[in-house]
Amino acid sequence: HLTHRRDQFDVKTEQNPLRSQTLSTRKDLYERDFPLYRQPVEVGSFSLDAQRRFFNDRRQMRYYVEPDKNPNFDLKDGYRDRYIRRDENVKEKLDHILRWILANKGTLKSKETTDSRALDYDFVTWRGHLTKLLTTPYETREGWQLAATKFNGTIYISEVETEAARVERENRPERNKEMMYWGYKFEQYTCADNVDSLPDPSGVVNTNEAFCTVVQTRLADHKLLFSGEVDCRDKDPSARPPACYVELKTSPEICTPKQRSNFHRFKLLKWWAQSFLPGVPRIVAGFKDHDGVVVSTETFLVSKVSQLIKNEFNCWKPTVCMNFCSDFLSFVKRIITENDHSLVYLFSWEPYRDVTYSLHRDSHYSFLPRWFIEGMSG
Ligand code: 0WD
Ligand code: CA
Repeated sequence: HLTHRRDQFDVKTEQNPLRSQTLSTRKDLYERDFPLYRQPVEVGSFSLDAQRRFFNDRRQMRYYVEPDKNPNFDLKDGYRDRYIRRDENVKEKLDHILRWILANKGTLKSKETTDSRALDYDFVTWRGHLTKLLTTPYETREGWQLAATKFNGTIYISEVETEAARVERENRPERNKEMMYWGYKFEQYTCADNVDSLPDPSGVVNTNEAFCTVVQTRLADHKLLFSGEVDCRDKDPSARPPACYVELKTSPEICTPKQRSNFHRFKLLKWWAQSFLPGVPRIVAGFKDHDGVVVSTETFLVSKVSQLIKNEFNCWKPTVCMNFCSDFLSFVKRIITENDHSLVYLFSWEPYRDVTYSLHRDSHYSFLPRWFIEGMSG
């Protein structure tokens, strides 16, 4: 099915970035003024229940409960007997977002265009895919593949698991599997199901459950609609989404200057990118010891992260992240010429390489389901 692929070192086109068939990820090319990024606005939300069923409502929303000054959260508790894990072999692609779009198409479809089927967005995707784009200029380990397809004038972007990622997932050591549970267990210690209740650490951790916000925003001249999973919200009812949301994280305790520096240079980059995109203002970190016990927590304001990292040598820059993402989206717009949901443009990137792409017609890469195509045409 591979019908088109240009060599990334195509000398004839390489000089002119507006014509090139590849996209460089070199940091220095993206060090310019911060691009326009409009305040993200929540346009809806949805929930996935314990059986991973979709609901066009906020039933899975949880409320943040500030932990003690000296917490003692055993993250290992319940791993063997109170853990229901989402099946990672099921590839959901954009399905939940598409369901949300169909359920809300009456209020979403643009009044401005003559085409009554069209959405007023250039791109629809998961927040997590955009996070990967933001961090690409600094990523040295994991590549990615993003499948893109244009339907009714909107480009849908859905990640494809790389071969390397699949091999790693299928050979994950037992210790890593347990550590993946720790993050969810921390959520259970700090989140309540109701505004007036308390967390219940004796319950079951079920990673099928999720609450997702759907936001719209604009990056340079790209109108975006994306969804991201939100851990919980502030109890104060006067705080409005997405400003009320709180992102929960765990990280190893910081004991040395070297560990602090690495935390700033690598972990805060991923945390910042993920929360900045949907306008989530606050990250609460639980610092855990070697035994998986959270012994302290700290709040990071997303708006203050760039100041926090300024003194690190050779550190990441938010403007590089955002400019790269913006240029990637421009690149995608330029490459995708056909409006055809059965045609996938597969964008691929490996560390230290340029972004390349290939075309796939009627292949297993096609990801917009028939129920969505038909539902949108009606
Ligand atoms: O098809 C895919 N390749 C993916 C699908 C990759 C990533 C996510 N998803 C889907 C899932 O349906 C999930 O419910 O996206 C939803 C979350 O979307 P997102 O917010 O855009 O993803 P991301 O920002 O990467 O992760 C947010 C949280 C994670 O929290 P931490 O604190 O670890 O970053 O969503 C969870 C996880 O708790 N999460 C996932 N949940 C289900 N499936 C997945 C996943 N593949 N990845 C992260
Ligand atoms: Ca989290």
